[in-house]
Amino acid sequence: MAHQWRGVIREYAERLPVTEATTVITLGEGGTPLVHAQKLSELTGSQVYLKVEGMNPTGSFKDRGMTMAMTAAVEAGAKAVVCASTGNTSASAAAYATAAGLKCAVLVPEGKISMGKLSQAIAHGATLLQVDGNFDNCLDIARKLGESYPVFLVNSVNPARIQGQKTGAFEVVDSLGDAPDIHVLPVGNAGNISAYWKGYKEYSAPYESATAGTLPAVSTKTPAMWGFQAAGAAPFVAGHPITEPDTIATAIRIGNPASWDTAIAARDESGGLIEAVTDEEILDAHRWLSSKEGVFVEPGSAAGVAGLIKKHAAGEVPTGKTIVITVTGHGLKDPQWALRTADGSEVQPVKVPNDVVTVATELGLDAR
Ligand code: AN7
Repeated sequence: MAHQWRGVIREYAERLPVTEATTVITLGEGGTPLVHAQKLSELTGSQVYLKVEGMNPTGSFKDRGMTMAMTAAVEAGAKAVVCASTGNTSASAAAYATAAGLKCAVLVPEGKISMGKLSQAIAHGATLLQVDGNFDNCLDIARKLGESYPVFLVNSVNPARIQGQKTGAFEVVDSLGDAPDIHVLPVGNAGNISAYWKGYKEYSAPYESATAGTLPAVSTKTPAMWGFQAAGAAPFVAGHPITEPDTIATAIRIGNPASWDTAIAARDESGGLIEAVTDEEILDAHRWLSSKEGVFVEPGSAAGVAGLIKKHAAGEVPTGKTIVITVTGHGLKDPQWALRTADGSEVQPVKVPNDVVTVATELGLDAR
């Protein structure tokens, strides 16, 4: 009988801070496809795979962490949760709070989140406030609310979020049979690079489970972690926070990442790197994914692919290796970017009369 995926908490319970008694809040997240990227593999001479996180219930990787955060909120007896967000965290928090029967407040930077994400938070009944400031300002307020008011913070500064998100690494290893040589991903608030590294480390050594004794190592190695930021919002490249981060990739428009130290540790312990890609490189990679691989992502999610293409052009991507790129969110979150050509002009669909001969002519077809 086909196995129904049970969500990341039940699939990986023995490696997460839960017990049999835990009330699990889940929407069936995780179990996302690891797609072989044919054209990127041809380009680089390595086997490149895409971990397609847009296939999660709310369309982004945030659901892996949110199932844990909302489970922890219920366990703590919370009545309301709060988060700051560039969009995907708010969409996820709103959906999981609904599943948990909790109130949800979200703080987003005014005018800087995509319509798809905004509509998700509203649809799931969150109280959404647009703050006159950027994401970093929103996160400051959310942290202070969590400290001094009766609301439970579900941003990735909450360790439960990182616990849930580490399952992305477990799934990659379970699919490939071992860890890849390089793992590439976009970096914003830096929770995900920290979480993947935690997951890879835990899978590469015996693990002391709180509920299942000592578990053997699953992988023989750990990958080099390659993170890419948008050039206008690249504090790790600058070596200090950026006060006015700017990029069209609103998901990663973050100047003062909360998981600073753990991201630096992921980079350095893994023998990896964190570099920057321009908005133009991000949009080129966005177009590459949709038109050459058949995978539609939001612009921020293409930063990792942009980084790999850039490193390849510089002769810095090894051949014959296994490379996984996490593409973090679905293209339908922010579809306007697909309706724009490489030169920046708007794509206008061709209009035709209701007539088969004209349609055939327009398609360049000759009658059989
Ligand atoms: C599509 O939703 O920070 O480095 O508030 O939405 O773990 O922050 C989103 C971040 C990458 C960066 N790709 O991940 C939020 C938020 C997408 C994202 C990132 C985000 P982190």
